[in-house]
Order: sequence, then structure tokens, then C-alpha cells
Amino acid sequence: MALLFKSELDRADLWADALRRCDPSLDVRVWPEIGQPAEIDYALVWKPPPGLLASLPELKLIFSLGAGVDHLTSDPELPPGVPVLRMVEPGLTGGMTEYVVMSVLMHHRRMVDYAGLQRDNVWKVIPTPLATERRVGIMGLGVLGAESAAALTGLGFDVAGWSRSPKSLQGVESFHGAEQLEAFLARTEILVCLLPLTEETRGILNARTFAQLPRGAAVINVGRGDLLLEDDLLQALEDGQVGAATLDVFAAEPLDRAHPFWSHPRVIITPHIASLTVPDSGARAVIENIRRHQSGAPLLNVADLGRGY
Ligand code: NDP
Ligand code: OXD
Repeated sequence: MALLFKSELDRADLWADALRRCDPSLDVRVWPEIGQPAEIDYALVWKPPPGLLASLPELKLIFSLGAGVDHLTSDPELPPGVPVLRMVEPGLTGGMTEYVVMSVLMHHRRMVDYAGLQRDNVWKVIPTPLATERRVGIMGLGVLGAESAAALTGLGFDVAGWSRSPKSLQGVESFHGAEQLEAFLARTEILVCLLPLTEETRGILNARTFAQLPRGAAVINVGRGDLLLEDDLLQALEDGQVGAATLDVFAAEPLDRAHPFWSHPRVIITPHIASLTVPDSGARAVIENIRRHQSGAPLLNVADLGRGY
């Protein structure tokens, strides 16, 4: 039983060790040392070159090293009929919850403004409401969005979420579908985007969306860069319609050194690190699904490629 590992981002040595600790019988091969392509049963990948997966004739399961699968669905040769499994593991979920809570708190407590005051040596108090009076809205109430929502409600924030289907999460107001987007945006002072990138969601953070938020709202994008129309955000920041933004993901990564986001006084950027899959807990999730596959049990976290996530 052989598994091919391919990622430019993740440490192959750590992953190979973690996978072997979970299942010493697993033959882990690190790209480009594939051996015979027909010997590969499973692939664990992040942004594989288009066509790589199609070149593995006996491939049974495709594991994404991340929660998102857009790096796979963009491959025109993605082998049809081979299940694609999203990464769902406690390390990835916990890391995202930390990042979202940190970012919401920074906007809630006006840290972008205080950084500006510090630059200008100005001692000034900016009145801020308590968390109970701050309305946070999370676009995407899946594995990551739901956990972030729970952490934010735990801090007392007034949290709502928007998803495709209705949700029932304790303390979280649920909005769903295109027809409820406007109402969701109208009550959202800090917007967190945790949507997957699909044909329906591409460009959803645009001028029209920003115009429906209360004036001065903060925008946090941790989903994917192509969810956001970057020029629309720059314009909304210029107009004051959006007060500040935190961006972890970008249309082109790494972000071009000349991009205006780098030096924008009201934008905080990080290099796509909101959350990273942890090899130990990630390997356990992969091996669990391999065992399920071998015993004929239902697989966990199968992406619905028709929906795109
Ligand atoms: P899930 O698949 O669990 O959740 C996706 C959520 O988005 C669901 O609630 C889904 O609705 C909702 N959704 C999808 N399409 C639409 C739509 N058209 N309209 C409204 N809601 C929609 O994904 P995860 O929570 O695990 O991950 C979310 C994304 O986070 C990933 O796809 C990835 O892009 C990003 N990510 C970013 C990281 C980073 O470091 N920046 C790290 C990890 C992930 P429903 O529940 O009804 O299906
Ligand atoms: C993911 C990511 O999808 O890291 O997990 O972006």
C-alpha cells in the first residue's frame, strides 16, 4: 500500500514520519521519487502539478493537505471518480480559531487606529463598546467557521453566520442562501470570510457586498484570495465604507512586493498562515480514512466536487 506525498509547502520528512508512526505498514513515497506510478494507491497533496494525479492509474483516494480543495478542482485532468478528501483535523481547526479570534479582537479594540496614533505619538482614547454590543458575521459556517463562531460567542460577541444551508448553532444567528445575504451583511460590523473558493463564491467580497455593510465595518478574509476583488476593497477603504481589513490570502501569492496592501495603513496582512495543517494530527486523519477505505466504511470529509467544496 503506497501513498504519494507532494507539497512545496509542507515538510515531507515530518509528514512521512507522522504517517509511518500511525501506520508502519504504509509505504510513503515523496515526490518526485514515485517509483512505479501504478503502485500508488493514495495521494496526499497540496497544489500538485496539473496532470500528476491523472498519471497514477491505480489511485484510490486523493487527500488534500488543506481544508480547501480548489487547488485540486483547478486541475483539468483531476481523475474523475476518485474521492477527494478535505483536511479536517484539530490542529488546523484550532489554528484558524486562534487567528479569527485574534483578528476580530484587533478590529473590535481598534488596534489599527491605535497603531496609527502610536506612529504619530498621539495619546488618545477611542471609545469602544463591549463584545456583547459588537456584531460579528462569519461567511461560511462549516468546520472552521462554526468553531470560530463558538469561540467568539464564548467571548460574548453577537455572532451570526451565513452559509448555503440553514444552521442551528448555539448562540449564532443563522442566515443562508443568496436571498439572506443582504440582511446578514446589514447587521455585520466585523465580517469574517471563511468560504471555500467555488464558481459561486469567486469575487463575493466586492463593492456591492461592502456597500451593504454598516459604514466603517472591518473585513477579515481568511478563505481564499480570489473571493475578494482587491481593487474594490482598496476603493472601499479609500471611501471609508470599509474601515480596516485583515487579509491572509491573496489572488496572487506571494503578494507582489509592489502591491498597495503592503503599505496600506488600514490593512493588516499575513502570508497565508491563518492556519496550517499539523503533521501529527493530520496524519491521524489521513490514516483513519485509509482504514475506512480498506474496510469499506464510509469515508469522512469527502468533498462534493459538484458543489466545488
Ligand atoms: P467547509 O466545507 O466545512 O465549510 C464551508 C462553508 O461555506 C459551509 O458552511 C458552506 O455552506 C459555506 N458555503 C459554501 N459555498 C457557499 C455559498 N455559495 N453560499 C453560502 N455559503 C457557502 O470548509 P472549512 O470550514 O473546513 O474551510 C473553509 C475554507 O477555509 C477552505 O475552503 C479554505 O479555502 C479556507 N482555509 C484557509 C486557511 C488559511 O490558512 N487561510 C486554512 C484552512 C482553510 P453549507 O454548510 O451550507 O454547505
Ligand atoms: C487550507 C489552507 O485550505 O491552508 O487548509 O489554505
